[in-house]
Amino acid sequence: MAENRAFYITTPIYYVNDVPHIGHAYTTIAADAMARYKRMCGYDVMFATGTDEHGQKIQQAASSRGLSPQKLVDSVVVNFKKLWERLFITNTDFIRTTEERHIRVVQWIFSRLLEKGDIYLGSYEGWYCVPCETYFTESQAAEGMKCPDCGRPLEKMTEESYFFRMSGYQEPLLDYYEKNPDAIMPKTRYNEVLSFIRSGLRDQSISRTTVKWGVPVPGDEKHVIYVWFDALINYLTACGFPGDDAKVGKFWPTVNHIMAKDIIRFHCIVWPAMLLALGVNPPKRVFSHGWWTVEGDKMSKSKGNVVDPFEMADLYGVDAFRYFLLREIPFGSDGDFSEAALVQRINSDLANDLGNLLNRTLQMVKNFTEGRIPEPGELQDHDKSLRDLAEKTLEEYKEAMDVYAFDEALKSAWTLIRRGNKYIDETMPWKLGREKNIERLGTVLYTLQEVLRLSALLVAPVMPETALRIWGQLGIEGDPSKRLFDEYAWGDRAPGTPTGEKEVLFPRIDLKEWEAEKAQRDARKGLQPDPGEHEEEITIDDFRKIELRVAKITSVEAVPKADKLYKIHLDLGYERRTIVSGIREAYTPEDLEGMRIIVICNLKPATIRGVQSKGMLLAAETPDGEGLALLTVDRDIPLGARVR
Ligand code: ME8
Repeated sequence: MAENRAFYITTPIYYVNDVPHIGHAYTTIAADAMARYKRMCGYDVMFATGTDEHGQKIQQAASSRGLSPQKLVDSVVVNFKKLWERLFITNTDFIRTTEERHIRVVQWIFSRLLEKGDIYLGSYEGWYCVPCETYFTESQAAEGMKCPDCGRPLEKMTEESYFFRMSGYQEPLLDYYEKNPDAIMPKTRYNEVLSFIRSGLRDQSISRTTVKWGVPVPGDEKHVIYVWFDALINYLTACGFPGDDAKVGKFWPTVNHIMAKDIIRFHCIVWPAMLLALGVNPPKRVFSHGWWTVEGDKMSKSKGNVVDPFEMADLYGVDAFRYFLLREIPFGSDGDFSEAALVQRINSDLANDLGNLLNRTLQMVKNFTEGRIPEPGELQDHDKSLRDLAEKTLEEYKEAMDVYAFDEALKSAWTLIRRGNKYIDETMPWKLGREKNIERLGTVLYTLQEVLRLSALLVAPVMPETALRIWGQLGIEGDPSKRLFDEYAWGDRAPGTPTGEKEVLFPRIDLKEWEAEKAQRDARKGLQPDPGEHEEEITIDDFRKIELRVAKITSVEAVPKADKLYKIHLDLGYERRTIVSGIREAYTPEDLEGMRIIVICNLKPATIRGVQSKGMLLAAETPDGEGLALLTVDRDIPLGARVR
């Protein structure tokens, strides 16, 4: 049977409750480098990424921003799409779980497994936080069975739920993994998954009646399908399942799922069990890479240390950013991101090694051989050993790439590049030029350009733009990313061809200037000093005593002989009243009239400058009193509506 030269690679579909960060960029760049590599090995590559748009997380993120879930996902998905474009990602599909094509497949699979008896209706018992609408297990609950998020008491609840009969797949899964020890990489993750399966698998609850934002269970629409059951299916939807038998037959047996270790149980247990239940092969490979921290700390929004990939690309260039992520740590190990380490790599590997080799070679070609590729003479031992190293490097590089060892593959490319620089020092082509030793000079420069021609191919999957620029400067037509490794043969470059325009590949970054610029950037991003004026803790009941309502300002008058005060007339819908407020320096009466503001209605009335003030408006103020902003409501709501 002919070899199936197809390759299907996926990233997780990311949650759209927030903007993408370097963790998302890392997985997607790695998958892209692999997709590009496989194309250059002659494979027909399908590369799917996308977004996970259903479920409680998204529902909550939407409601906290006062948006409908659909509005939220439609706006956030744009950031992901833009980022992938910016980072040169060559995905062939972008799948959103809210798309009709996906919802249809999820419902089809659900019905199929229900018919088969692998899904059944049962009841789910757990500890539920009513305000947070979330179940917790006993071990997740905070002390005294309180909600770990909001601290309120949890209630034991029983809810009707559909279950997936995962317990029935313990043995088939073990059997599959024993026969396919490469199905989970690296090995530590394989062992971890196997021991988890051996400890026993329980049936999984796969529907919710407490969440609204999801795919409805076909025929029982008070349930929506649990977000993970829905999300995992994206990999089949993108492959044309069910229906497109040719696509499924070609690509599904080759599927490689890439992700971090946080979600391997879903991918290595739940997902293959679902596939076995469907009669579809489990994924050929799941590769679980490591976890990035930032400057030694876990990345988190509250710490303000989330690295923005757009910013990194703008500051350092897309290729340098891609190179750093894949070179810095073995794929599979955890790593720490720091801009200082990135700058270090740019200066040493990219500017000093690769950039210099190209620059020195082209300068000599310009000086000594009229900017044209010279005719090589007979190879001496020195040249042969560099040629042999180049050929060996290509083999080592492919072996490493085939097992996702991006760092090893790049290391071997750099061994060749560094050896190239050393070869210049040893052969001293400038001396050969001065001595008019044209034949020897031709051999040396030809050898160097062959090393560079190959280096461009080797870096192409990780640094596609750099590869193209190297070829352009060498005067080679076309894009190395569109070539095949197998077509490369030492000595194929035709002598006499002119080289292209010489330009600096990676300018060196001046460390002193960089440090100063970074310090300024950090200060701009930094937190403001703590204002210091904090009040005593209050209970929710204390807060409830304050009656806040929406009111419209109908008219405003200045209070005579008081330059800071206004007499403000309000309409609360059910009542009209007047308050006195010291906001005259910040607002004109015209600014205020018609505005809908928030008022404390049950504040004890006070007489200020002879005017009775019944209540108080709310405004935010900076510690120095310079900045003032009134609290308003962001959409239409009846006057008198309560603020809680
Ligand atoms: O889990 N280091 O989506 P998600 C490395 N929607 N990789 C990281 C990372 C970090 N610090 N942070 C995130 C979900 N990632 C589900 C997936 S798939 C059917 C459903 C990467 O937005 C890594 O690939 O939380 C991780 O597995 C993924 O983002 C989690 O993305």
